[in-house]
Amino acid sequence: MPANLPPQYFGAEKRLRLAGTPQEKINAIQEMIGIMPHHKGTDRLRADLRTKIARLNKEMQKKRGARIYSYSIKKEGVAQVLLLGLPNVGKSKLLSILTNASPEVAPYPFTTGSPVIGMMQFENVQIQLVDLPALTHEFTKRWMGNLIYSADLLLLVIDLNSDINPSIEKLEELRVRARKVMVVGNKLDLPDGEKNFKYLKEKLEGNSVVGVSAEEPRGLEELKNKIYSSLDIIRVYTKEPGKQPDFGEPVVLPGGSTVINAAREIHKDFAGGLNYARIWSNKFKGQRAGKEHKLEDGDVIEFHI
Ligand SMILES: Nc1nc2c(ncn2[C@@H]2O[C@H](COP(=O)(O)OP(=O)(O)OP(=O)(O)O)[C@@H](O)[C@H]2O)c(=O)[nH]1
Ligand SMILES: [Mg+2]
Repeated sequence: MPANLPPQYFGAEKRLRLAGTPQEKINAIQEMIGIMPHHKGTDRLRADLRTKIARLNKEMQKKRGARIYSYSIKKEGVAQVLLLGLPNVGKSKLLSILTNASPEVAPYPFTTGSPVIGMMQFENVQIQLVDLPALTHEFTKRWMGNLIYSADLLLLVIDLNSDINPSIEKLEELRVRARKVMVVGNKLDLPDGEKNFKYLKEKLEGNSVVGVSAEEPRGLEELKNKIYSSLDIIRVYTKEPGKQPDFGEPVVLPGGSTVINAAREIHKDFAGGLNYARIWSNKFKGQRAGKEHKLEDGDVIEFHI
């Protein structure tokens, strides 16, 4: 240790030891460099500290890159749905049972360290589910915020066999940030499950609440149906005159879409020349419908130009 270091130097050094983030460390080191006197005895130390700053900067850049990479998730399938919740509530277990993914599931908190993506088959469409690290104070940070903001639906997963109030508090926070939130009470099979589920429904009256057990399993069909219906999308099927519709290939549209919206989705040019459509559904048996006719999930359309 070079001689002649003023007492303030040791104050900054102490701050460095206590620093939590790389940025805090950099600040403390810069302070130390600023404080130390310039003479031959401090050259070596100054160089070492500069190397430390360079390393910390690199570390921060790498982290930033990784975050952007891992927390902006490309949508696949008809919608992106996030699994969120406090530690150990069963988010990963649900992902493993609803999708093709095999995330790590373990009986202790903070098992999931980065997002895991799975595709859930619902009838003839695929929905993307994203299992996320447990909600902590961290989740209000921007990178998580963007994901929450852009997702089509959030599933707030709650452990029904624990105190559910901290989760209910999170709901408020999520609701202002997200497009849509649905509450999933999990672990219905455990002793306090039914009692807490009843309490949860009463407390969140008017919200979409589903009770499930990922372990048993129970309630998962209802959950899938509710996920799909809350996405507010419709599937329509096209047919050519005199032929059968292709039910394997739905055209997926936002709820409330019209005949002309469907035509545009198929082909822009095609929409321009559209004259009318014929619709088959529960209500219609091939009747003519105008461009502004509102479509419903399951409608079959035949376009006429
Ligand atoms: N009895 C019962 N146990 C469950 C159920 N769902 C999950 N578990 C168990 O709860 C524990 C936590 O499950 P995870 O899926 O890892 O929980 P998580 O929410 O992903 O946890 P983190 O990633 O740590 O936030 C595991 O031991 C699961 O087997 C359920 O419905 N019933
Ligand atoms: Mg997990």
